[in-house]
Amino acid sequence: MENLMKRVQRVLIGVIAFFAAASMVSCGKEKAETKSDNVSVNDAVEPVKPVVLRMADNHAEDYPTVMGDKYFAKLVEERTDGRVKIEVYHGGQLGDEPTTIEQVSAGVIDFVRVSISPLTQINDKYNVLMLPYLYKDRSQYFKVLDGPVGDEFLKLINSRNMEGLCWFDSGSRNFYNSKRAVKTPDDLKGLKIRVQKSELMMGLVEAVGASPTPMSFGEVYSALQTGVIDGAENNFPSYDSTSHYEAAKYFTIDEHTRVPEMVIVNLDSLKKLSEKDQKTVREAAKEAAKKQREYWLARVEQSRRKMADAGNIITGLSAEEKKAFQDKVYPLYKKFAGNYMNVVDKILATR
Ligand code: GTR
Repeated sequence: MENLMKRVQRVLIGVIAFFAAASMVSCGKEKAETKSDNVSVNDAVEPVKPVVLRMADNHAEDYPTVMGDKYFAKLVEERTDGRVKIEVYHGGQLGDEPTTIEQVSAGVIDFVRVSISPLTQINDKYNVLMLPYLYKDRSQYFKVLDGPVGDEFLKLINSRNMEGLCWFDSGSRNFYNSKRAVKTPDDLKGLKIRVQKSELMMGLVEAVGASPTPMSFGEVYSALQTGVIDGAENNFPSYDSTSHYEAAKYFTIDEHTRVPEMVIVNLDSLKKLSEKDQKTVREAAKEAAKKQREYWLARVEQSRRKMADAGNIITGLSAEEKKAFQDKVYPLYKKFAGNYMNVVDKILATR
């Protein structure tokens, strides 16, 4: 009996041990499975979807501003490890300058590179930065833009949910036409000259005795060809890249104004990014501006040579001859910057 009891006891212990061992194995297996599940989840880490932002520019793909935009996009993508991608739409694909500015303000487009001329519609203080013959030379111009005055103007559009990130170069603007070589303001008399949609630019053309026709940049070429206008005014690279030089062969280097160009961002688009990425975007824009200014100088030379080779008549002016133009346009300061003479003084005092 005792033997039987012992045998039953041993069998029971064996059975219990078996089940205990079996359950330990299955637990272990479960753990192992859980672990291997984790591993497989980690291994298949889904790449974080990049934030894709859109940038507009009205120039051709090989134009120095678009090259600057693309350099900016490249820096941003590299420095955010691909978290932020900027797609650059050149050639006015997203609209003309006034339209794209409105779209950036509304958050439909994230960035735009523009001439500040149309920004005067938002705040007339921008006229100050594009007054005729304001800057001594290119180096003083960028001292102003990269200093406190320029910083103030980058923020002037904050009220429209936008901010300027940096300043691009666009050289100086000059008259060109299809009728005759221009040496004096008198030579411009009666010519129909296209201008940007800006009161100051209209005033400027009137002041030198010509007749201003405001028009979108993209419409100028055919207007020149059909004779709707006799001429326009711009820098060498624009004269070249738009082929205006084919329809208006007389170009005068009168350098009547420098109109700064700005890269603008919609503030909500910027705030979508982490603080770190926002900082990267801001820094990349400033760095891209430096690069753009190099692209610019190279292109001015290239275009100038191309225009001369094409047989265009390029007229230079002596300091004396330029003064005749300056005397005609200086009265515009009172009308367009009368309320902001303190800023004009700061600019003139910048060395
Ligand atoms: C160019 C400028 C463009 C546009 C154009 C114009 O110099 O880069 O953005 O403003 O002038 O005259 O409309």
